[in-house]
Amino acid sequence: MAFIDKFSLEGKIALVTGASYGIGFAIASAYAEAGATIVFNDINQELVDKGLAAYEEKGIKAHGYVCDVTDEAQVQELIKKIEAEVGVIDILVNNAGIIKRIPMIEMSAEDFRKVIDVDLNAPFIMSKAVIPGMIKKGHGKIINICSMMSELGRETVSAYAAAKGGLKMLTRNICSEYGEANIQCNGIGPGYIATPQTAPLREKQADGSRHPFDQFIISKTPAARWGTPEDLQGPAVFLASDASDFVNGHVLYVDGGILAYIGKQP
Ligand code: NAP
Ligand code: GCO
Repeated sequence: MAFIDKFSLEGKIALVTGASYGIGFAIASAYAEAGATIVFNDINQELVDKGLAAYEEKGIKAHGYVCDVTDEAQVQELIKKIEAEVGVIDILVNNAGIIKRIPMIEMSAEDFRKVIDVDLNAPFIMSKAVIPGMIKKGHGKIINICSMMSELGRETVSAYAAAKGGLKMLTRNICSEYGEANIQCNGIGPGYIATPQTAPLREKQADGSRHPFDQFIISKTPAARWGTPEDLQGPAVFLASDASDFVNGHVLYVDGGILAYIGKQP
């Protein structure tokens, strides 16, 4: 096998959660370009239809399903359906996620739990559902979409940081428990990426100037810009491919250098 062929995903089946748009969509599109069959889910039919149309526009035949990733019964059903209609999953990307920006002392326990449920419990539920098929197949790749908040805190994101920090450790634990079964579980930690999730942080001010947080991120990032979903495509293909077969339990930060940098002197 030529070395470069190790990056190919030809013949692989990849499930990316919450991939109708945003980061998940960009990752799934890259997988399709690298040769994989794409399966995605989203929370309702409207989003799945929107995703299917967007993939079709790019010439990609994707399989879309409605499934709430926090609901274990729905997830077990989803995996059975995918196995029957598409095949056994080789690559799982736990991408679906939410954030609630609320100061901790104003946050209800219910809101805190909701974030943990989608951002941490769901990757456990999804991974648990696909690992048996991967063991039978003799290989598997699980990629958890972590965050800079797997390492850092900031005002208003206590639940998100707790979930993404936990997701980093779930990543290491899946690696520890199933590495012997030839399953690699790694994380991607995106920096600040321009998607609907971060749109409120980039909204222009009434006078047309940049949002202060937007300015802050640009000055804090050595690349001096926000990331794009496409910036995550190369790392996501690498971690899904045979080229990364001895990379396990790692979180690859794709952040324009932000975690390496103390920031500009004011
Ligand atoms: P996004 O634009 O909000 O997309 C997330 C997707 O997940 C949406 O399609 C969303 O559906 C779906 N989803 C939410 N809850 C779900 C559930 N219970 N079941 C199924 N699907 C569900 O987010 P994004 O910015 O692309 O982020 C994708 C991932 O990257 C998330 O895990 C996020 O935390 C992480 N991340 C993002 C950034 C960033 O700067 N944007 C940085 C680091 C990490 P709805 O539209 O209904 O919510
Ligand atoms: C926030 C942002 C972040 C990013 C991302 C950073 O409010 O600080 O939403 O948490 O989305 O996860 O890596």
